[in-house]
Amino acid sequence: MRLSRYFLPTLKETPAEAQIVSHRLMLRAGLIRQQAAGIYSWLPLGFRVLERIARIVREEQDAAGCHEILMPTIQPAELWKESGRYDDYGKEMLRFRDRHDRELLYGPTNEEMVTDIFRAFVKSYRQLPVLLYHIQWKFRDEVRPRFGVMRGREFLMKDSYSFDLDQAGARRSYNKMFVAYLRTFARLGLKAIPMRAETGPIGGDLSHEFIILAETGESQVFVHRDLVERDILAEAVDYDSDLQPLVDSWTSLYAATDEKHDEAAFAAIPPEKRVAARGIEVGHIFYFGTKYSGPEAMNVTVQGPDGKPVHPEMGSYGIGVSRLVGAIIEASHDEAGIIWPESVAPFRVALLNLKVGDATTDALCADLYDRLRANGVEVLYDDREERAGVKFADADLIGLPWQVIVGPKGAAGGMVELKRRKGGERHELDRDAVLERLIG
Ligand code: 5CA
Repeated sequence: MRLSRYFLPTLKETPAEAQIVSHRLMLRAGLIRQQAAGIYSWLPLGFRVLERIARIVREEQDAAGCHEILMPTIQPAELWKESGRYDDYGKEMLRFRDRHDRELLYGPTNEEMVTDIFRAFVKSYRQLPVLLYHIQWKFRDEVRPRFGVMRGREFLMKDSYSFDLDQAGARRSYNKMFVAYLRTFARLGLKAIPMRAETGPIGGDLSHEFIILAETGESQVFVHRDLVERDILAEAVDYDSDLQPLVDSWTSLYAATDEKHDEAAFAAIPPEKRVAARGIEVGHIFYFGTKYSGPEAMNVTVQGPDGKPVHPEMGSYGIGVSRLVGAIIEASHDEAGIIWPESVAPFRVALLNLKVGDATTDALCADLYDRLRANGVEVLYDDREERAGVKFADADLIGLPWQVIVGPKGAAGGMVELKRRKGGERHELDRDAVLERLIG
């Protein structure tokens, strides 16, 4: 992509309304635009990141045997009256009426609707387990939307739902999602630690929050260092095997949010293994049994093995897809701007032409641009008529993993500079060496 033709409205001034670094950087780097309190448009660069995150989330859900569907954002009030949550949910739910005076709402979550889909089609225990997910916009009328996309009113969530015959089956589904979440966050370049959590308005008695460590996080967390250092991607995972030992190996070490913190248990950990840090919740999983399928709610049954009706055991599993864009920036930035992990970077390489109009520099840039793209490397080519200083600052601000810097002096000798955004290391390389580094 040529920057001169791209839509990248970066800001020079730091926006006054943004209280935290990710919000400031998202506005300055031209990722989003606020349209109303807690409601954002996604501009080209931001939208690319959002799509990349969604793709990784999707791949890991599919690998765990969860099937993608797409439910609407707008839901009929009747379903929520059946479950009893229509009144419970309070002012966070956006309610309205259509022209026929039917009560509707903008979905804050989808337990009721997915249960309605389930009851329409699943009649026998033989069809279980059923695992479904979608990636869809939600609306929660938060009293104080803040921190940009981290606590929005409209936000993108991946929400999965499981239906099983019994508790043991539900636990297997829960474990699959638990492991899929560990893998998902690791692939996004994050250290996410599962922690026992309260269930709140979703309900149930088994729940984990997945919390990433970031200095600016909203909550205080206490974690055993081995959990922080463990790399799930180095471990083989077979979703058809019993995942309980793997889950136990994560949950047996100490990890707690402020609310669940146990001073004595934490003090029992060797001092060098104690990590007290700030955290951001990026995912939350719940096992709530028959809260929605039971007789006092939507009263859903399937035929059990003995011919008698059984209420399926359910769980739900959420990931804050749009929140993750902010959370990744909170975890990975410096004074100059964003530092995208390779897996979600909107482009892999920034190609900086420091002297547009100089024939040798232009020719070398054009050649690198063509050859990188021909080899599947995504390049944002800064071919604008701007000063070098502006190009350096913008490249650091938008945070692509690699910068290829081409100036007239180097170009005359066929040399360019390769800079890694993370850490800032630089190498003088010739054209072939730089291609080899970036393509290889
Ligand atoms: N139905 C369950 C699981 S699917 C549920 O709604 N869980 S939740 O309330 O915990 O939300 C799931 C995830 O969505 C959270 O972990 C968080 O990452 C994200 N999220 C929740 N509220 C917001 C918000 N206001 N802005 C951005 N992301 C949010």
